[in-house]
Amino acid sequence: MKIAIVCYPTFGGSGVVATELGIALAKLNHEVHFITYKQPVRLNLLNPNIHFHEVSVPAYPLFHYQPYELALSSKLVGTIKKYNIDILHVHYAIPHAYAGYMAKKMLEEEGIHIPMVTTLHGTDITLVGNHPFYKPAVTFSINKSDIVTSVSQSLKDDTLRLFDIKKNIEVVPNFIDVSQRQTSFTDCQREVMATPEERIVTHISNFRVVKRISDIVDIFYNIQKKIPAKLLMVGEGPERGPAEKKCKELGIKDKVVFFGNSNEIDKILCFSDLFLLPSERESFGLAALEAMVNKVPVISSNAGGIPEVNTQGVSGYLSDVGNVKEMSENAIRILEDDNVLERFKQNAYNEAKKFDVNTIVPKYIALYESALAIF
Ligand code: GMT
Repeated sequence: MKIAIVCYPTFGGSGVVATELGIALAKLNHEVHFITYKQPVRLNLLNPNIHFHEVSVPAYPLFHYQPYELALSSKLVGTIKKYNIDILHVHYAIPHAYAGYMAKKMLEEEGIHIPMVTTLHGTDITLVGNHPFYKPAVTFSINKSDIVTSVSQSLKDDTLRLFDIKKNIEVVPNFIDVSQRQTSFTDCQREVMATPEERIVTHISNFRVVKRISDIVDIFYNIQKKIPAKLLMVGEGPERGPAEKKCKELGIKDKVVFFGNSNEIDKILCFSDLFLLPSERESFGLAALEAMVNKVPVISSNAGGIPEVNTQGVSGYLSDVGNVKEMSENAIRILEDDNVLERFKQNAYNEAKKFDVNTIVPKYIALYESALAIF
């Protein structure tokens, strides 16, 4: 099949999932065309089945806001025609499903019919898409998609609750390539980050308010009072500055490392002992799954789709949002005993295996085939 994938090219989970999906499809000999405004961060173009088409929006003084969806839909029309694309798969409803629908309609005028699959990722539904400014357009473009998927049952439920959706929504969970983790990184230089007696606690995100970064600092503050430990904070976003300030005020600055965005997530996770994800909302929690496949147990909130990934008492523990006390106690319970930690590490890995690329990607391929059968 020839598949066009539209996604955000940034470090966010939706872009990562879209990129990993494209890479997996290319390995299965499908021809994949990424269409977005920058080369996606996790994409290397070494596979001959992978192509990248950049969407540019020329600046014009009249435009207060540059019309990205106009440029995207035009680029889609051109690329779909030039490469005889079979399937259009858009990740994140805003504005991708909207632009995709416009492209579909323009192509129909020329007798070209292309099915559109829309994958909902979370904030496009629970945070941004739900705003009255966007809601009618988001509802419309979901209903006009040929196939709609969501990354968790929780996100499906939220979508049906928040929007007037007439389409069936298929749940296709996010995935990881288990075999890649087994072979790609063997040189785990833990001693660079911590002394042998220190435990390493890690958080990775876009440092937005929804991630409750302040809770992470509080949980770590409680941990390091009981157990020698380091905190690795990976990512960039508005809450990074306040978190650095808070670490300084609490006197734990020397125990916390802020990395910024990193393309070496597996390298960092390979020497981590615990992952913290106390988010206010989370449709899935891809970062937690990436931790688990690297044998890192997870202390998380029980928000949204996280319970579909992190299993209570098995791969980690879940608490109500904001229950820093319980999260700290559970973290210490895992970290203070070598045997307990080892058991949770192994469990985390075993749970992660349920989301292997070889199990999940065929679900997308089956959906593409059913979409093609409609046309
Ligand atoms: O986590 C974020 O804020 C980024 C956001 C995105 O759109 O990239 O992530 C969402 O999609 C990920 C991939 O499906 C999910 O794993 C995240 O849980 C989801 N984030 C939220 O729902 C807050």
